[in-house]
Amino acid sequence: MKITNAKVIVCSPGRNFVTLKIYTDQGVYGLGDATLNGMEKAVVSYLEDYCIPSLIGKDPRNTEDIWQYFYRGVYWRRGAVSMTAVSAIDMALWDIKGKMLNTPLYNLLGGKSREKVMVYCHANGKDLSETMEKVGSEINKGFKAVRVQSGVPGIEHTYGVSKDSKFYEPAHKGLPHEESWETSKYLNFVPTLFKKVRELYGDNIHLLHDAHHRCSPIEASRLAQELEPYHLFWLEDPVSGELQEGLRLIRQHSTTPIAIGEVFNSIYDYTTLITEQLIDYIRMPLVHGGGITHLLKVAAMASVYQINTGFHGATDLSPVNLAAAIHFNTAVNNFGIQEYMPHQEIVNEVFKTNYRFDDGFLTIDDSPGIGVDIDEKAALKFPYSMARLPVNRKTDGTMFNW
Ligand code: EZ4
Ligand code: CO
Repeated sequence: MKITNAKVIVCSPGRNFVTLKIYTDQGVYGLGDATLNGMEKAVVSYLEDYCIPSLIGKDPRNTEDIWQYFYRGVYWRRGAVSMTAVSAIDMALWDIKGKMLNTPLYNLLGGKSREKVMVYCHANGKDLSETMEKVGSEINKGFKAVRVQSGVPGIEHTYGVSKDSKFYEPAHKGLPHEESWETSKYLNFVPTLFKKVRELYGDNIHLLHDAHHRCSPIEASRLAQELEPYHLFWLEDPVSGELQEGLRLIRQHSTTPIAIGEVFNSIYDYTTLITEQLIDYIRMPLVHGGGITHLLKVAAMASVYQINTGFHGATDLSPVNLAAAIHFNTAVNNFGIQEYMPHQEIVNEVFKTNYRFDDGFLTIDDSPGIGVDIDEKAALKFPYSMARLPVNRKTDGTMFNW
């Protein structure tokens, strides 16, 4: 069996998506998500100019060897752009494998460990009272777990708060726009936010929060400690992950569970964090973390240390990634939770999906492979539209983390 061709499909039904389609000499094709928010075209170029020419002629069944070819075989390893390309290739090959064997992907990953996967949604508002309303409406939709973000008094911009009340989209058209930030105001406010949620909605709902890389290790330690009475499911990205050792300080001070790694792209970003048990959840998604082949290894390593998965699942990850993640989450023993931000309706004009949300859980049907298809004709109606993630400055102008 041979790979005969591959192409990259870029479309923008409401937002940009990059999809890799790999063709074989058996008439079966596979799809992989290659979307890297705000950097789409860099991945397109890496795939088209460097990867696809080397893919042609390879046996698509050799997922391990092909993964190693594009990782170990490459001198300039890792990095978000190249690992997104590797992920897309890997995902598409597993899709092909499932279709060839006429079985859903989860069967190739160990079969069903569970019938359905718990997801968490987002609730956010411009202030405390709007955020409380949103939490209530998400609980009414059946969600068992809610990520709560709120505008902070005295700060102009806060990560995770929608301008449009219907959905949250962090990328803006054109060049990056600038936001401003003050950590001290944020730290003073967040415990009040969670106190209020628990007062209004009780203890029977899982609560999550994303600090979005904006605290120093000691600031994050204070936050994690002050949130302890509200028993968070997790505190996400309390510090930026480059400094793995930074997580030690948080651990020394708090029992709030920690999730990290939506911007990670290899197992080497996690080694200290896993082996020293400094975290509780793996955020690195299939689309940016080397696909199924690599995440199986990361999840296996994490499982030894009783660390669970909690994959990134924002709307800038395509339905192909979400479906693949549901297969993965259905199969691995140490599944924790899956982030789920429903895509806009218009996305369904391009992607035909095979998953369903019901009462706080996602399920996947038993179509072979990943089970998502792309309507290329429909995709043509939505050409690429330049958009970038924001940059962030402290109020005195200092460049900061977004
Ligand atoms: O900022 O996906 O937990 N979710 C997040 C996301 C990320 C975006 C970046 O493209 O942090 O909202
Ligand atoms: Co996040």
